[in-house]
Parts: sequence; C-alpha cells; structure tokens
Amino acid sequence: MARDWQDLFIVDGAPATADEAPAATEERRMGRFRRLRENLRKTRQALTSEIQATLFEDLSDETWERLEEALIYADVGAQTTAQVVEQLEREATSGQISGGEALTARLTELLADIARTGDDRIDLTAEPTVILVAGVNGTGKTTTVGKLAWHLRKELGQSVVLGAADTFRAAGVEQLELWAERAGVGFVKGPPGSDPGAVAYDTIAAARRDGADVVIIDTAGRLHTQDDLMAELAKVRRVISKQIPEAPHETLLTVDATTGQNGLRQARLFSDAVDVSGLVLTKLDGTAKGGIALAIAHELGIPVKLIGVGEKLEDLRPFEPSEFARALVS
Ligand SMILES: Nc1nc2c(ncn2[C@@H]2O[C@H](COP(=O)(O)OP(=O)(O)OP(=O)(O)O)[C@@H](O)[C@H]2O)c(=O)[nH]1
Ligand SMILES: [Mg+2]
Repeated sequence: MARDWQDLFIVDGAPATADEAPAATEERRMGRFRRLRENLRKTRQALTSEIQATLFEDLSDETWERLEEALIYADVGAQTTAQVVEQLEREATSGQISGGEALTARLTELLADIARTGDDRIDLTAEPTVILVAGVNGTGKTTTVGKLAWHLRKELGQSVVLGAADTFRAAGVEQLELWAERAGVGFVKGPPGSDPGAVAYDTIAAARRDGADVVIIDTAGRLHTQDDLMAELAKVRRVISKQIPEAPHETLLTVDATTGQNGLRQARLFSDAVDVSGLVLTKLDGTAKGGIALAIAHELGIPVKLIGVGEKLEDLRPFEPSEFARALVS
C-alpha cells in the first residue's frame, strides 16, 4: 500500500499519527493512491491501452514486442524492459500464469521488484540530521527542499532549517527564502556571492544553537562536467563533515523525469562524481514518461526515495515501488 512519511523517515519516539484510527489512515492512503494515479494519467493511458491490446488477447511474438515497445515508450528503459518482458514471457509460455488479469498483476510485480534497491529509508535520528540536495540545473532542487521541509514539519513534527548554499544567483536565495516562509521553517543565507561552504557551516551552527532536528542544504545546479562546480560541491561536503563527521547523512540527487533517458544518463555521471544516497524524481506529473521511476533505481543502483508530482507544497511524496507500478498499469 501507499507509503507514508512515517514509513520513509526514521524518527525518534512515537510516530506522529499514532493516535489516528486505522480506518482514517487507510482512507488517507487510498486518497493519495487516487491522486498518484491521476498524476500519472498520461503515462498510464498509453500503457494500459497497450496492455489491454496485448496481455488480454491471444499471446504471440507480437504480444511481447508490442508490450516492450509500450514500456520503452513510457521510458522504462530498454534494458529494464527486456528483462521484465522476458521474465513475463517465460512464465506465460511455461503455463505458470495465464489470463490478462493475472499477467497484468505479474507485470506490476516484476516492475515493482526491479525498482527496489539498497536502503530506501531516510534516518532522521541524528541531531541534527543534515540532508544535502544536489543536481543538474533546473531539475527541481529548491522546490524539493521547500516541499520536503513542509512535510517534515507537518507530518513528522520535525523542526527544520534551510541553508541557501546556492549563492550563485540572488534569485536562487530569494526563491528558497520564500519556500522557507511557506513551509514555516528556519532559513539561513550568507551575503551575496558568499562561499557555499560557509553558508552550509552557518546553517548547521544555527541548527545546533536552536536545537533544530533537520538541516536541508540547497545547492546550485551543476553538470558533472563542470569541474570547478563539482569541486565546490565536494568542498561543501567537506565543510559539513568537519562539523559533524557522519554528515551529510543523506545526499539527495534530483532528476527531472521529463528529460527521460537523458536525465538518467546525467544522473549516472553525477552519482559517479558525488556519493548519492537517494534519488528524487521530479515533474512526474504531466509526463507520459513516468516509467523512468521504475527503471532508474535499477539502472543506477540508487533507491528513489521521493517523487515530485507538481509545483505546490504538498506535491512531494515518498516513493513506493508497488504502489507506483500499480498506479501506472492498472
Ligand atoms: N510540474 C512540476 N514542476 C516542478 C516540480 N518540481 C519542480 N518543478 C518546477 O521546475 C522548475 C525548476 O525548479 P527549481 O526548484 O527552481 O529547480 P532547481 O534545481 O532548484 O533549479 P536551479 O537552482 O536553477 O538549478 C520550477 O518552475 C518548479 O516549479 C514537479 O514535481 N512538478
Ligand atoms: Mg535552485
């Protein structure tokens, strides 16, 4: 079932919604699943009509070819698609499963399995926990930082401080400040053009002084090929770990889902250069290429932890492979 914030994040003490009746929790989860299905409408429409036209008809070589094409079109990726469809074909041919519904259910399961990798939770028990957000220009870092701060405060009662380490552009700092206000969380910036490492340092110092639970550092967009900027990011990390040896506890890489396979390539090169512990797949709303959420973890070996499904505060959610696969194909 749908993954809750309490399932993704490990926090000290009792879960924030412990007093909620199970029925109410279930209701919320169902509501979220419906919204996810709606967000993935474009990808789902294309996929489900092909599934109807293949798995629910007489099976032949063409069935598997058409299914492969549909999954590749949804950006599940050639390698991942081949692996999943071969397995399904094997099971169908051997007579293990038959019938459109059973085949669709098995396809959903195979897609979900492929999307699971590594440790897919985020531990917030360190005081403070430091989360660093990095990625290519315009992939949704600042927006994700704002949404994440709001959810951590609202869903988990965490006190959060944001650090504006994207000191490249004044507008970047202002944008984050606005998100901090909307989310109702703390905010630290430096003088214009200041050193990103210094801002990270000040943010952690402020969090320690105020006893904040979580620090989230927003960084400037960069490409893995920009050596000076990659060195700068490495320096921010060094400054952070000088203050807290285990930090950053989490390094999230944002990937724009609408850029499809290109985004995946960029993410691979980026994660080769920086130690990334989780992916945030953004802009999954409104794309017909939502299948990438299932392939990217498999192909990079890094779990997808969060997905962005819109531009508003509430449009960020924990990623759960089975739920996502079901929302996509059923
Ligand atoms: N539809 C949609 N838009 C999003 C989502 N996440 C971010 N955006 C939009 O994408 C654009 C870029 O987002 P930012 O958060 O500024 O991206 P960034 O990575 O911080 O950009 P730079 O700091 O310039 O590298 C903005 O217009 C956001 O509103 C999402 O999940 N869905
Ligand atoms: Mg930004």
